[in-house]
Amino acid sequence: MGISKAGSTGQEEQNRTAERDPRKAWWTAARFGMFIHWGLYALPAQGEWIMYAQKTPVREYEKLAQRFNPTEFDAKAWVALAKEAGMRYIVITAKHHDGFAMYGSKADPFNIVDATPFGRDPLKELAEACAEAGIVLCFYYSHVIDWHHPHALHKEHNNTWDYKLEEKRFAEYFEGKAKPQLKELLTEYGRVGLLWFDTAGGLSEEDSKDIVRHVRSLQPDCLINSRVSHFMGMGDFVSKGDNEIGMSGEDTRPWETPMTLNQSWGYTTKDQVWKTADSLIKKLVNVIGKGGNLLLNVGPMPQGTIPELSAERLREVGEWTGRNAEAIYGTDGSPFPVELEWGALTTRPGRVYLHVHNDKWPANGLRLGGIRNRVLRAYCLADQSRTELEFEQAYDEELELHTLEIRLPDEPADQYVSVVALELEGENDFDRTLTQMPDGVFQLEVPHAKISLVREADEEAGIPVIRGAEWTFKLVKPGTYELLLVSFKRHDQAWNGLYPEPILLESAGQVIAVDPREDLADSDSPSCQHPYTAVLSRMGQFTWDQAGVHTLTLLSSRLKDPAPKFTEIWHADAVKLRALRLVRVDG
Ligand code: JFZ
Repeated sequence: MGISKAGSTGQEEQNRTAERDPRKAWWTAARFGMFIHWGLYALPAQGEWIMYAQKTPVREYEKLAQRFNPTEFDAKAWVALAKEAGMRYIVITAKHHDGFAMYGSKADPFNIVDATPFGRDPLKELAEACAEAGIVLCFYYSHVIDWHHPHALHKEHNNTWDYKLEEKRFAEYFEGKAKPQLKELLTEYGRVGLLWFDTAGGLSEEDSKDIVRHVRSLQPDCLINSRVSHFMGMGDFVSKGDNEIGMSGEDTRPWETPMTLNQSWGYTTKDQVWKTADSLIKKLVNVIGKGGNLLLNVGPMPQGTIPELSAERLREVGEWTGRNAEAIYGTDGSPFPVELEWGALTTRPGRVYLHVHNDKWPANGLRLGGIRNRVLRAYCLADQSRTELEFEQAYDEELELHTLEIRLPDEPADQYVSVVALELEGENDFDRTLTQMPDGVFQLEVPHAKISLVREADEEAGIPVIRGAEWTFKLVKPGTYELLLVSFKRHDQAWNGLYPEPILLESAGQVIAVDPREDLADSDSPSCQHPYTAVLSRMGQFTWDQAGVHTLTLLSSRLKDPAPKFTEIWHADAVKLRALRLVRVDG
């Protein structure tokens, strides 16, 4: 049955990538890390872009260093909190865009050891604490943007209030500060798990490759993230956009979501929009259920402590990860190329873990398609006595469809998300084709479509490119379906004009052309993050009289180039076309 297996490519490819490159194995197995944005900017407490936002002259900004004395800094306490949360690696800002090094750098005296009354090297202390606790230490490094150095040059965000762009000699910064500091970080702090580069806009392909060569020459096993360059495909793993959760099958390389606990990275007293533990755990399982890593951020205060509310959240998350460790660490994401409405799914050899959201706990049992193995046992991971759950498996010859129905306890077994473990007989054997699941709505997601160019853009005539997305999928329940377009709209955008032309849908000889409207907001979408909100647009109805394989085509200017040359700032898009949701009209 020729069904697109696009969805499985991403996950299978990721697994092959990890197996093919054992350097990544520790990182993909770790699944969950702590991001730390800490620097002089903690003093004004308005986030790490304050110098740029206020165009603070370098001489003014340097005065912050004289006041920066984080005497309450305790590396062991930070590492212990990360461990308590269930985080397996720490990525800390060694040097952010303000140019201030949070370690004793000989390459630039503008650093915490030489320029502050504190005089200690927190990265050295963190390296010792991490080694002792078995946590992998990693560094964030802003290798292109540096508002302190006269010759740093980014394509957009430069210090133009102290320095003249036309007088910049990038090589002086690149060879005189960035590369020497990377050498210090890679030779004086022991094993570095990864370097997390950032905002590489304007860095040439050659300089990007030079940075990669430089890192490899010093610590060959140190992983590098994709933001090392704005040229596509560089680095060992993909850093998604800030707070961006990928879609299943979207990346063929391992990927990671950098996420804030509120909506800011560096310490700020202004941003009190905090994610709840419930929301954080659902986002964590959503990410790992797609084979991704979650890098969750804290912004320590100027005295060297992590804000209590952040610590509290991490401890709450840690209680859950502690109980469900086997369903998290060392697992693979779901083999099924569909977003599961009731939660998420991870696997390991001989096991499938169903992460069921408590507020979606199906009282009349949970049905799942696609597991070919015989299931030996099913139980709730949080149930100490591992009481076996009743279940039934069936196989529909004609549809080649394996289904499993599990009778769940009346009440969820855990807090927030309750994991149901399935023990399988033999090698994991899953049907990875794009198939309607027995329960819930069915979504055709953009990464699982074959994308084709339908019409070239004509900028002069103001005619946008039109691309086509074609899904081939297995429909289990024939009938009439409401079609809902799923878009992520940036919160500062009005809806009008976001879709400049009607969306065209075609399947089984039925055609719909509709200008999408902002009909419903799906505020519950775990995959949609700040600064986007998920919007549903009613597109009309299609009827399929037969179960089986069907194709559906969608034409829109909002379908993106599947093979772009450059990476992009994720939140640059006013709207993202994400999926087409099929909701059976007769229930
Ligand atoms: C960058 C930094 O500017 C910011 O201060 C923070 O360190 C963050 C983790 O990274 O900001 C970005 C960079 C890239 C995207 C979004 C914010 N992106 O690609 O969507």
